[in-house]
Amino acid sequence: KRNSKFAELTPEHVEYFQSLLGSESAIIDNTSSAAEDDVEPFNSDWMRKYRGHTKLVLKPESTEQTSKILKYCNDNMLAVVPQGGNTGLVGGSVPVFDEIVINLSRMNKIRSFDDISGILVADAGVILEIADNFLAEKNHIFPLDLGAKGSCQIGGNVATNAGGLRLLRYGSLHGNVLGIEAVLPDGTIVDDLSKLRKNNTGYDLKHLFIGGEGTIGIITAISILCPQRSQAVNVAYFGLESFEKVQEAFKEAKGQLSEILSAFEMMDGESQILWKKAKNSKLPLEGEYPFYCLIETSGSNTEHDSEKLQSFLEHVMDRSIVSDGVVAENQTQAASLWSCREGVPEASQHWGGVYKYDVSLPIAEMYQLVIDCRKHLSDKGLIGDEDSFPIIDAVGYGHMGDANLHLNVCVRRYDKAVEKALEPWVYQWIAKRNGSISAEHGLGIAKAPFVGYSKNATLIKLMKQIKDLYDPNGIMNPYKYIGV
Ligand code: FAD
Ligand code: 2HG
Ligand code: ZN
Repeated sequence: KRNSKFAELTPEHVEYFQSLLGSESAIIDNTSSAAEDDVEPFNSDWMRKYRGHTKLVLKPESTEQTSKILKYCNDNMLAVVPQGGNTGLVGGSVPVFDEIVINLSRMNKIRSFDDISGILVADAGVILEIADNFLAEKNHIFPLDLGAKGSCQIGGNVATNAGGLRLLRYGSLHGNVLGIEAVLPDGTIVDDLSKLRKNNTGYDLKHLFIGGEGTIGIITAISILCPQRSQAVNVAYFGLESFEKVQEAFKEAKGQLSEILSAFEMMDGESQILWKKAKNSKLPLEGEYPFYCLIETSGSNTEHDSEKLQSFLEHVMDRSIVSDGVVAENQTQAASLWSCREGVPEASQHWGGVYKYDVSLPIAEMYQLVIDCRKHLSDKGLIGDEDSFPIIDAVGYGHMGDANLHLNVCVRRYDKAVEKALEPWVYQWIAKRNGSISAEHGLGIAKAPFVGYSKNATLIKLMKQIKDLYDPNGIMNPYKYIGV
């Protein structure tokens, strides 16, 4: 239910924003007779699952403008949703009702880069791939990579504390982000854009914004430590007979590839079949296997790295840990191996929709969730080949290196019966094993009601106190996160 404490948008409000932002492209306003189509892309999420009803989208181009917008909204009790590239997977980036969308896409400048320290300072609205291309020219790499890189923004990445494909190598954004500039709902500009790696001078408040999902303020810029780009990148893709073998292969990879290992991804056979069908494409290996892994190495010496990878593959094949494998011979082949992994999120909704669960679990138990879930859905008569069944398949894949599984339940249509069968069943399953109901996608609207499965009452109380302190009027991204 819409919270009646929030004001409804009036022509006077819109006039204020027009006078503040000036330029036509900064405001998309559907309050008058204009077609609703203009705001539609800002109202619905990447999965086409969540849809809000905003009438106003604001696109500030500076921190000062963002500050004035928020102050005005706070003074007038207008609820807002910060929005980056709108690629989030938990419905956090779109309004629930008529909240004003504050979209960061026009704040897209690189502010500075130091090629000795590797520290990049950039506006929050810079698209991840653009930041990484800029860094490539300087022989550096953005310490985060994910399938949505062409659209997501670095501010959105920080706001969700995105994990991605190389966390195993470069670590979490809580480690890499050195500073943040943010605007609080009352318009206060928090200038914590530190470029220091070490700074033990009290509570490290930037961490509240990392993974804060736009609930306490808007991130307007970040400073981030970027590693050197590796000269030699190798990618291998292989098939395995069981999840036990996937675990063995991971252990061997850590042991033998140690410092050059930059990704270890797992895909079950079903997820690869799904990708193949959706893409109408071929898989890299001839045979079909219950599991596949993708390994990437990044190092400084091509010959040395290829040798290491080759001898690793021989070793795991000799011991029958891996059944078959292929190593990319050039960049195009490497990209095509990666696409079998990176393309799964999109393939998962090809037939109509998808229920996504992004979980952290003890690694040995990680895949059991997919097996148990398939059985649970089949017992309920919801999964099958014919059109009358709402579910096509439940597939599992993810960041093996981080014990982070993505369970995708792919459906022909969104269906209340499927949702009821899955929730809270999945969350109970995870809580029983002390896992996390959200490893990297965040809470948004999708997981807000279930946060109690991963956080205890004391932690939730402390989080609510923080929310109240930073956002006493509750205008920032309401109804989501911890549900206030
Ligand atoms: P949005 O979707 O616009 O926003 C996400 C949340 O952050 C919202 O709550 C929003 O209010 C808030 N927000 C956005 N910008 C700001 C800001 N400047 N200040 C404050 N709050 C803000 N995630 C992973 O962790 N790992 C992956 O491997 C991964 N792969 C993905 C692959 C695909 C194909 C897709 C579609 C998504 C994937 N994601 C992944 C989800 C991930 O959360 C997002 O892709 C990304 O981090 C969100 O960035 P965005 O700019 O699109 O943010
Ligand atoms: C990935 O790892 C993303 O590809 C998306 O985190 C996972 O869609 C998903 O469930
Ligand atoms: Zn992921």
